[in-house]
Amino acid sequence: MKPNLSTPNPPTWCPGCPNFMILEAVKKALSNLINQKIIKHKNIVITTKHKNIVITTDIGCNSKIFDYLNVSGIYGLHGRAIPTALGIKLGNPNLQVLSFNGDGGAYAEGISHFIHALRYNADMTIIVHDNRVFSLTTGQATPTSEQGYKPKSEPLGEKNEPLNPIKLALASGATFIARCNAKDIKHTSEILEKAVRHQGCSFVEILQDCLIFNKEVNNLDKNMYKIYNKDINQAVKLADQFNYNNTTSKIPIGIIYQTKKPTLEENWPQLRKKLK
Ligand SMILES: Cc1ncc(C[n+]2csc(CCOP(=O)(O)OP(=O)(O)O)c2C)c(N)n1
Ligand code: SF4
Repeated sequence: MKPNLSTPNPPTWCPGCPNFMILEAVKKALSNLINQKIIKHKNIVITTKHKNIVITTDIGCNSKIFDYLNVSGIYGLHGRAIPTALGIKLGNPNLQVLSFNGDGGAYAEGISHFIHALRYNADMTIIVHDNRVFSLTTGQATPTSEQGYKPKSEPLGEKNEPLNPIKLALASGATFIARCNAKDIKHTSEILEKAVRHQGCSFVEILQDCLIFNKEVNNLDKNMYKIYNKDINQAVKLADQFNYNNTTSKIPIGIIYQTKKPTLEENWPQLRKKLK
């Protein structure tokens, strides 16, 4: 059975934008999870045991995914897709929540939500479309833009060193950290599937080119190689390998770290009681 995850809304992304590929990877992952009876979809007859899926989005090019994915959810505010997802989990811990963010939303305006959601370890998935620029507002620098990046708004160039979100996630106590390449749809969908299956807060950073702004960091594909790691010491080394500034260093993609810790739902008796 193939769930209908598409909507009739015409996409407004630039032709060829890797957001199309992320959308495809998400649909593929959700289709598989629905067919494996991990989650359910309104178009398919299911038993009540399976989790209902819900999405939250931010504001930005990335968040337009809300309009093209036939799944219930909340189209949130810039930088607030993560607390919206946490709120949903507190209201109904039985929902499978996926939160879509841009790097601007997650690592700038919403940075505190990102850190604390990873600490709280609610059973949900944070996806960041990291094109290393505020795209929808025409190209201002985000925390992952490279040093020297020169948007219209910064004629002297970006002075700050980029933030390494993988290192931040490790420092925040994340239990699942992965990085993907938007252009590798098959690999991204496999990782997304594993992220949803993970019990706890999973973080998937998807490196995504923006074809219009920040063209300098496009096409780093040749530096990428696939890994699958669960060891913390190795994870620290993998996180350090790419500092978001260097265009020649190797970039590990795949699962960088995974471990098991009690989830937010398991920690709170009020939520535990509601868990089916
Ligand atoms: C609270 C708030 N601050 C700022 C904005 C303006 N704004 C809308 S989209 C956007 C940029 C989004 O960039 P990013 O999160 O990186 O997503 P992208 O467009 O690159 O996918 C900004 C700053 C807003 N809508 N709301
Ligand atoms: S501006 Fe960049 S991120 Fe936004 S739709 Fe166009 S190519 Fe995609």
